[in-house]
Parts: sequence; structure tokens; C-alpha cells
Amino acid sequence: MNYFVGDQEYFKGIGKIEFEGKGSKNPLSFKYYDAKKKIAGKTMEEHLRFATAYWHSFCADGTDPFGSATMVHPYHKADPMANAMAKADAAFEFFTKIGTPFYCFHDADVSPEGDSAASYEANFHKVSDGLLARQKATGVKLLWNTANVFTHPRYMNGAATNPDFAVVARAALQVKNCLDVNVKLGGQNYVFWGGREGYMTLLNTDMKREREHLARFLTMARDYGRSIGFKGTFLIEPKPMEPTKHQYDFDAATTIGFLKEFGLQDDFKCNIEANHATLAGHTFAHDLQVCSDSGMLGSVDANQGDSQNGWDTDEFPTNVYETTLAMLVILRHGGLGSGGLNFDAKRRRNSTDLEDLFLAHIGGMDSFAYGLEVASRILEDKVLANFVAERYASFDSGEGKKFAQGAMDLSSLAAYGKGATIIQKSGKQEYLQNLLNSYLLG
Ligand code: XUL
Ligand code: CO
Repeated sequence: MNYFVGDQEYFKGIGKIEFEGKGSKNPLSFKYYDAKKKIAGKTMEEHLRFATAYWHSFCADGTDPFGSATMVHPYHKADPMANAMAKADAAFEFFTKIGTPFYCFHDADVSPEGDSAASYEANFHKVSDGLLARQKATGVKLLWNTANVFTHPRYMNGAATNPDFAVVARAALQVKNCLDVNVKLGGQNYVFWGGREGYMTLLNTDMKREREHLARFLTMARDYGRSIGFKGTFLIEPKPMEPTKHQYDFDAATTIGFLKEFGLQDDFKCNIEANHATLAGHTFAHDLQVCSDSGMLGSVDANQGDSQNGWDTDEFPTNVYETTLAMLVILRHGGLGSGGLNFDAKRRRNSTDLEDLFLAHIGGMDSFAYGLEVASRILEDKVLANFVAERYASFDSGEGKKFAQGAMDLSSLAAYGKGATIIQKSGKQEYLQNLLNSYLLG
């Protein structure tokens, strides 16, 4: 069987990546990710809902601020539209071989803008017809798409928050087209990441006005999306900084507050990226938990940062401690719903073999599969749940219960406090960390 879609195979010599188990020495095989294996009533594939990110996998060429391209794409063509179609062939060949059931893209990843707004629209609709045909041929689905309203110089002062109305409207043209394409492709979510929605200095910025414009823009996008039949979830992807100094969607808590302030909480949830959470000074699990507690956990950009480097290094996730803690939150939440785990991650710029893209995804998929298995065992045994329930038990009966139910005022609470006996109780952090390790190390 051919696992590629077009006439040409781009990832030659690499077939479908299979589960071979942890004893396998074959680097091009899964050691833990067994798509059809059932865990707590669902298959691994259903729990994890992996997606490949188009931009890092098929567009990025290794360029960094200090060096030029290191990666040669075998599908590269001089003509921009021919290049877009060949890239789509390579992308769907990859999705099918690696076995990610979903993919994600920006408009600019899949389609050339051309030299006018009209060519942008025409090209995008032509390429998206090609993507639809490839989705039908392979069964791969769109987890989400988004508008790239941050790379082009016109967006240097922002997109929806640009001080120039003409630029705000030009960004709307892209978002409208992206929503049209989303509905055409049956997208399950639609993402807003505000890379340039923020500011560099307050000296030139009316922050109140910019936040209001952002909310107005998102409301218009929500209304347009619903009017054309988009039934999925709108997602905001928080990030504290980079490229702007202060981004308005700093972290999950800030974003949820913003959505509630402007009445968008019923249509929008968060897309939590691990390396954005750590850039904001949180752990990945913290931002997932904040979303879960507010019913706002939409989807995940699965990657990891570097604990010595401060910035968004977008590495493939390999840290099974972190993936386990993340899967604990996700399982307790009841799963990702229409969201998924999108590898917003790039191989290093000196990982230049074609097979490196496969190895990177295999590592990420195995790390989350391992995290899923461990987290599921911990939840099944209720070891953490029982400990935490016991820790808060004083709110389950008597005066504590009255407090929790809002049946006390400050005077009665203070009166209880006057006579209360306080017994010191350990938080047992080291005990719990050792327990977690005993599950992780099997
Ligand atoms: C940038 C980032 C984006 C979004 C989509 O840090 O994460 O790729 O995921 O625009
Ligand atoms: Co991201």
C-alpha cells in the first residue's frame, strides 16, 4: 500500500510508523503510543488527538536570527502555487505515515499571498480545495487553522490592536477567509494567537483602546463564524511576550478574565501551549488547571521549553514528568473535547535529515502516551484524589461546610476562629513526589 497521496513520494524509505513496544530497537517505531490500545474506556488515539503543525514541519527551513536556512525541502518548487500543492502532498504523506489524525495551519503556511488582497483570496481558496481533496483521500482532519497576522510588515504595530484602522480591516480580511476555509474543511476549532496584539512601550500606546478593539474584533469574528455555520470552539492561545514585549493574552488567567470582561466566554476557550505557560513563569500543568477550573480548557500546543533559556524554544516534548502532570489535568477534566495535542514544535536547525521530522514526532507521541498511561493509573488508584480530599475534609461537615456553602458571615467565622483548635498538618510534598516517581518509574 502507498502511504502517500500524490504521484511522488517525498519521505522515501520511510513507511508507516508502527507500534513495536518498548523492547524495540527500531528508532522509527513507537515504543509507547499504540493508537488502538484502550485506556480508561477510550483508545490512545481518542484521548490524545495528535496534530501535526504545518508551519514548523513543512515551512520552517532552519533560519534563525544568526543564520540562514539549513533545511532543504524535497517538495520545493520555484512557482509559489506549484510549491503550495507539492508541500500539501508532502504534508499529507507525512500525516499518514506518522499517524497524526489531525493537522493545523496558518493561511500563510499553506498558500502564497501573491501581490494583492485579491490574489491572497484566490490562492487560498484554490489551495484549500486541494487540502479538502487530500483530507478526503486520507481521512486526516483539521484540528484548527488560524490567520497569520503577525509576519507581514503591515502588522508590525499589531493586527486587531493596530492603531491604524486600515490594518485592522486588512487583518479582518484574513480572518474572514480563514473562517470560510475552516468551514469548508470541517475544522473542529479556530485559533487566535495574538503575537502582535500587545505593545512595546506605553509611550505610544492607548492600552484601554487596544483591548477594546481586540474584543470588538473577536466578537465580529465569532458572529461571522457562527453565521456561516462554524460550530466548533474559538480558541485564544495565551503567550506573555515574544514578539511583543507585553502581550494582552499573557496567560490563561489573564485570557479568561479578558473573555469574561467582554462576554466572550461561551464561545471561546484557551489553547494552552506548554512553552508559553513556562515563559509566563508558570508550569504547563498550572495553566491547564486554571483553564480546567473555569471550564475553558480547549486545546493544547504540545511542546517544551528549555529550563536555561528564557524564550520560546518550541522543542518537541520529551519530558515524561511534564507530560504525566499535563495528562493528569486533562484526564481529570474529562478529556480535550474538540481539542487535541498539536505539536507546535520544531526540530533543531541542525537536525537536517528528513527522518528527523519523524523521530521528533515519535518522541512527542511516545512521551504523551507514556504520560497518559501513568496518569490513568494514578487516577484509577485514587492516590492523589484521596490525599487531597482528606486535606480539605474540614470543609465537608459542620462549620466548615457552612462556610463553603456561603452560610456564614465574617462575624460567625471569626467567632468560630476564636475557639478553634489548630493542629499542624504536613503538606507531605516529598511523600507525594516520591509516590509520583514510583508510578513513573513503574
Ligand atoms: C507562536 C505560536 C503560534 C500559534 C499559532 O508562539 O505558538 O504558532 O500556535 O499562531
Ligand atoms: Co502555538
